[in-house]
Amino acid sequence: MKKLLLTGFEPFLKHPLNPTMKIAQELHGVEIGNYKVHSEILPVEFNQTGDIFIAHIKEKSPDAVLSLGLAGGRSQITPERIAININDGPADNRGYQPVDEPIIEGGPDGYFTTLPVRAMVEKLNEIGLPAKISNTAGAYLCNHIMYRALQFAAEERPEMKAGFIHIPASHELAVQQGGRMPSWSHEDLKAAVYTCIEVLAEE
Ligand code: PCA
Repeated sequence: MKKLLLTGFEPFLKHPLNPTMKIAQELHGVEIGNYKVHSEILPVEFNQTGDIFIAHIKEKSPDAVLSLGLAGGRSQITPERIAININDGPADNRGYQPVDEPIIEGGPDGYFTTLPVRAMVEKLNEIGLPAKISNTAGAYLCNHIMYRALQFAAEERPEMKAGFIHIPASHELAVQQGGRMPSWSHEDLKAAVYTCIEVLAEE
């Protein structure tokens, strides 16, 4: 059986909860196709998260890494195509706010995902779950960990697949935000992530 490291994030900015946390926790230990899922929840801190994440990868030696993040305001499941070498955005959960910093000094400008994002999107649409490939993961923590995983894979684990999926808000989060963002049921969000892992397993 192959190993999948699945990550979710803690709440951040104005969001009192992060739907990726519950999804990752509920899929922990589950077998999907030929993958067994191991889940971890990551903090939203520029100076800690990448190293914590790489330590999990080194400890678990997964065959693939799939990271999840909330993209509040998006209405579709959006597997990310590319990660870029930039930290920039609002203050993180520790109050640190980077401006135009490289993630890795002298590192490549970007890395393309090694997950089957086209097949994931096609499958999701086929089963009636709206999805499209996203060409920007932003420059915040989600982009940061996607870049770190792909950089680590390129340097040290060429066989390890890695990538990132942004998901919309859950209804629970949208209600707490006064209903001002598009939202999905937790069950549909989880089914979408499950389906993406199935597609990965079928590759
Ligand atoms: N989304 C943020 C960071 C944590 C999360 O769930 C992002 O899109 O960068």
